[in-house]
Amino acid sequence: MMLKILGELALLGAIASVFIVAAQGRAQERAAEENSGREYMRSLDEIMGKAKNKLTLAAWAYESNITKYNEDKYLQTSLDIAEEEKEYWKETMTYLWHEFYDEDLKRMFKKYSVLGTSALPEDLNQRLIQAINNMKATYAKATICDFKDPSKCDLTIEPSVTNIFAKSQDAEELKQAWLQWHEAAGAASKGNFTEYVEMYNEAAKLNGFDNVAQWWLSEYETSDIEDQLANLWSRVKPLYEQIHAYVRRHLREKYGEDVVSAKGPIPAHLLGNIWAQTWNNIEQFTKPFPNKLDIDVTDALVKQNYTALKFFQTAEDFFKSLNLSGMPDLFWDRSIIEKPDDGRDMVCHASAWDFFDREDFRIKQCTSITSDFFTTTHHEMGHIQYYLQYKDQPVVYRQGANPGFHEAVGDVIALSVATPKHLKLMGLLEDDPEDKESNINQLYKMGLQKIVFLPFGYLLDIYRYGVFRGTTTPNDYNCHFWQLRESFQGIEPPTTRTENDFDPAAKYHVSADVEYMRYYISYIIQFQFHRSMCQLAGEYTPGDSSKLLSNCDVYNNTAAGNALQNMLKLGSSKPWPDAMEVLTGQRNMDASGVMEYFQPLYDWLKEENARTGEYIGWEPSTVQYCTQEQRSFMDQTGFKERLAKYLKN
Ligand code: X8Z
Ligand code: ZN
Repeated sequence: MMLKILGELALLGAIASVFIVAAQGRAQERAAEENSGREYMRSLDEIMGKAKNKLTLAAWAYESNITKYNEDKYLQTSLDIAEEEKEYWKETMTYLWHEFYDEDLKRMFKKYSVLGTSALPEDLNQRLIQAINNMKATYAKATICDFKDPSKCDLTIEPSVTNIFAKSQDAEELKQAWLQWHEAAGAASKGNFTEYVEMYNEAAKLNGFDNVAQWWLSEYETSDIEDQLANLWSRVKPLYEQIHAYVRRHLREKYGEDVVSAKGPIPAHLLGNIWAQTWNNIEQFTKPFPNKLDIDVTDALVKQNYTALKFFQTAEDFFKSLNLSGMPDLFWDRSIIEKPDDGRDMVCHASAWDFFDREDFRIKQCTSITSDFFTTTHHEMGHIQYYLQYKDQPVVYRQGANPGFHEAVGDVIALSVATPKHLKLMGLLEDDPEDKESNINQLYKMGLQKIVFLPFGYLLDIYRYGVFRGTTTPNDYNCHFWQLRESFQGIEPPTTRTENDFDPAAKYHVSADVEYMRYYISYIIQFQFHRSMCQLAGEYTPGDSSKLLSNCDVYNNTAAGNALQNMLKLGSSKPWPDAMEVLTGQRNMDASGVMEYFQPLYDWLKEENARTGEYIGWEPSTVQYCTQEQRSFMDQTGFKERLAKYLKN
């Protein structure tokens, strides 16, 4: 009996060891496969770096000098690289990367498993690229006529149109400029935009997404991202409504009740910016305490003979003071920091470029000497700083932790620069008064830049999600756009609009195919970053009212700089909550930073608006931008219900 049992045990043991040997064999196979995957990834990443370098060089050549020759070359390069990428992608997909143990290797494979627009058949890809190039060129070449000299019709967006909106207080001039710009840069692109949507959605499907909206949102690696964005909006909306009501009163007093009503949306052409996305240019005649702190940085910059170069040197100095990187020599050699006056057409909208060779980084910006451009210079240099910090990561990780992070870096720096404390240090402001009224003036100015931007930043892509998802079709392109502009921003077009107009394309990012939710996210998280850096610098303690978050300047503080650097260095090698945690200890986007910053303004506005009996919010616009037919169609197809989710109504 005993012997039998022993025999059976031996047999079982033998069987088990066969399995163990087999399992070990399999494990070895997997390890071998994973090792070969690692080797493959190393060479793929290097090849992709070279391809990106080539493509970026061609794109730069085209965007900095729009000619037929440069366009053809850029198109051909794009198509060639798409074919190359497609071949490599097929090879990439032969690896069983889902089963890899090495999480980092898996992440790289996962990123390379999304082929992007190169997935399109060549003819469709060509149609997509051409549609985008056409829109970009239309935008870059669009001009309007001078109001006082209607024979002069060569005014481009930068600097002319921007300046008209920054300076003019003539409602009729503003209206004419607004209409002409929307005709030249908007309506002209409707056909190309329609084609672009069609081709781009094809590409999305080939990459396994339902549409481009889903693809864009996937960049945030957060399953309930749309809910989170809506929650953030519900936190800041009450503050926005206070600013809106306060500004509407001042505009009504200035332009009269016929132009600005007491309870309606604000006409979009009166807010100091052609897209009404920031309102700081109307600060001078709306500020809470006219005799208190006056921060007219533009004036001081001009008086002190600042140049474009000095803007960039000043910005670089701030980064260096934090122990962050200075700009490499090539940056100074190859950047374009002023609009060339040789009559060429170029894309003037400011941008920062990584050429993926670890040494070539450039900015292209048509700088004017204004406080807005002073801020934009810091913004753009923030992108370069990020590029420099993650340049030793694999190519596939040379991206922001998410697109919003990339937009936030320079803005965080600019939050310190904009403090009265720092402006005084720079000699751009005479005093740094610390009384409550001066602080309200300063917060108000910042509110016109930061809070006012939020609904605009939010709605532009809610609009495009609708387009990509097919709930907004070419028949309703403009009507739906204004429906969102009214619902989120409480603004209305200066006159009747129809579907012959296509106002979204009058905004650069729509014409240039740049996702926009990144800016909304940036405008929230930059205050989280700012708060953390200020705490590290000992410049701010939550709950201690003796130091204001809005007067914290981290200049020269290396503890704050090092913490920022530790986050930037990661690139996109880790999911964004990991990166955020490195700097802030938080793992989620959170409006408490921005609300803390603006709390004194919020309290003051509530009192002020109550005192003058302002109506908070807005009644429906009386300007016609949808037909009756469009409105009833919207009712039937659930437009309002979809909107309510974003608005948290
Ligand atoms: O486009 C930009 C930057 C380039 S990434 C100049 N911004 C947005 C815009 O101009 O609409 C910065 C703020 C928002
Ligand atoms: Zn940017």
